[in-house]
Amino acid sequence: PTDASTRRGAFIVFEGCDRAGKSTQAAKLVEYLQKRHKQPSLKSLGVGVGETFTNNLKESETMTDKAKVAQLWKFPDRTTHIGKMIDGYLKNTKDLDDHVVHLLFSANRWECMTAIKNILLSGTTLVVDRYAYSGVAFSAAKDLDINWCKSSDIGLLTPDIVFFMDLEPEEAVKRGGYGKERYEKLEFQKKARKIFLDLKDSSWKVLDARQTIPELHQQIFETAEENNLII
Ligand code: Z5A
Ligand code: MG
Repeated sequence: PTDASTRRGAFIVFEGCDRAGKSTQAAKLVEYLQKRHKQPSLKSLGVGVGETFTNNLKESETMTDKAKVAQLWKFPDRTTHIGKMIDGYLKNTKDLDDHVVHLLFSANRWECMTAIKNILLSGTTLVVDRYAYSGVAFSAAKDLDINWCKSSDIGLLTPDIVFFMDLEPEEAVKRGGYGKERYEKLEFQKKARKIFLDLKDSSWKVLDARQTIPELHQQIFETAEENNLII
């Protein structure tokens, strides 16, 4: 069914290198979705769906109206136990083997999968700031075997669309320069961008991230509408 009261939420991902504007555009899209959406009746969503869904519906009823329409998620999710290990690594307070770090980033996605699935099934659209493509691009940029890098994410939910914010790292540096986190270095970002572009598949929309914030926002919501991702 595709009417507003029964369909699942869309799974929209933003990817790209450092400073490309992912967080800016992800937040703007969520705000746009929340403003324009005609509120569906959550009570009618349960028809034909099983026990897990019914439990989730009870949780959903405590959410604000806005959060029922669309939510913003971000990977790494630094709030979980695994996320805190990743945070220490990125901030250079903790050294870890490259393989271990890769698996932690992947595990950080896996630990959210049930929640993500339930939120989507409840009809809420999820806008996710970085996902498994970042996992592969940044680990493979350290010369880990790319197929090994991909393997730990096999089975994760597939996004409906990936907006790849494409910005040359030389341009990104002009946006206030890189910070102090581990990967925020020009040569490493250039390598990651190249791998990202090799990962491109049919779900990707590559955007020229040099455009202005409003120009990009318009392209993003229009593309989402064209792809039937906005009710
Ligand atoms: N990582 C990994 O290795 N493996 C994984 O599996 C995952 C991630 C999921 C932390 O990511 C690191 O984790 C990251 C990859 C790695 N390391 N690197 N690179 P993060 O997502 O936490 O990183 P962040 O701190 O949020 O930064 P960011 O994502 O790189 O930035 P952004 O979200 O793309 O950009 P922004 O915050 O929206 O904008 C940056 C600045 O530019 C800001 O001042 C804006 O106002 C400005 N801006 C934004 N848009 C524009 C336009 N259009 N024009 C001009 N200026 C703009
Ligand atoms: Mg960001």
